Amino acid sequence: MSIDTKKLKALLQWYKQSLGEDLIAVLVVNRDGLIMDSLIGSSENSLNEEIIGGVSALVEPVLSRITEEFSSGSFGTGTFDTEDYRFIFCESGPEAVLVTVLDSLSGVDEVFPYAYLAAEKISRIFDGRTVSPVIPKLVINSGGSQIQRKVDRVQQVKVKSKEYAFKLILGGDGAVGKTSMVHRYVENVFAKDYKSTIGTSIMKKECSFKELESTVRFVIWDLAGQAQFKRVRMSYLANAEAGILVYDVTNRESFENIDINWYSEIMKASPNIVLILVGNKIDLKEERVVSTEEGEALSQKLKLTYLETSAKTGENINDAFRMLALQIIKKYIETQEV
Ligand code: G3D
Ligand code: MG
Repeated sequence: MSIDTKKLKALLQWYKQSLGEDLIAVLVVNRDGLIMDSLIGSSENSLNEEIIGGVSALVEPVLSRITEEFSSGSFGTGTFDTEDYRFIFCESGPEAVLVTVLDSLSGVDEVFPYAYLAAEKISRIFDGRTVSPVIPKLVINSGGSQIQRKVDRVQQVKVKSKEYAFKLILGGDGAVGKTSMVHRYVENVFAKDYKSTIGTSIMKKECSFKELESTVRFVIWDLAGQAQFKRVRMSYLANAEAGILVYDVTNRESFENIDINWYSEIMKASPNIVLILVGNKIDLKEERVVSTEEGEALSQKLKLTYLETSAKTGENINDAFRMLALQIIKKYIETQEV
């Protein structure tokens, strides 16, 4: 099969132009993870060709999952995050996958439409159908998030006394309600149809305290349940400043695993993290097997604040996050004063 490589290059060039400085690299890979074409972005983050090498090492394992999960061979997409990068995988016909590498703090909402469009065009190039490599400017109404993102980035770097930006993670067994808690707390979750099974969702939320004249900006990382392979989990847990340990009060094993697994694993990955302990699903009164006293005893042992919540009814969900924010402020102020 002969591919119009010139057209593919031109298309990638257009794609790069559409995404602007958030783009670190774009790759077209086949189903075995082999790079068929690539382009480096123009921002200062796109240092050199080494990125492509590093990226392809990451792409390979994710790609095999995608191939398994996206049986359709059409335009399924997935996101995947590491410490430094944000990946968007977009199927491009049966042959190829378009891999977009963005800055880790970039929003994906604005990128998705372009990625879909580019992937569709690439699939046409691969089938030898006629297609223009030009990617039109799309009007995406996302309410000034371009500017907002710049602000976020600046704040991540400059954590000033009254503006905090902290990575928040959730630890706990599958199905205890971590994702439900986050969704309860963050109203405007980007509800896209990408398969969350392979990635991490990143959401932002501010928590303001009038009395303290303080705002805590959380960057909440929610690791999708099935993405439990160790490599991902370590980078997920690392460099976090805030964390919620969650167990399900109707599931004793999930409670025991807090002490046995989650607490130590998180402390190892992020030694300076501020944690709270949460017993979730208290609405299921009949099925409850872990008592409040047991929860409190564990929290005393681990020296953590304890709360009981229901992501279903919303009970105490806001308070859990606010409690965490308060503890962070407290810790931050203490550190400042030393
Ligand atoms: P996880 O992210 O920790 O893996 P999820 O957990 O948030 O995906 O939740 C797992 C299941 O528990 C979901 O049910 C969810 O609706 C349910 N759940 C979460 N929190 C609560 C709660 O407080 N009360 C009750 N009753 N259920 C809860 P499904 O059926 O969708 O898998
Ligand atoms: Mg989840």
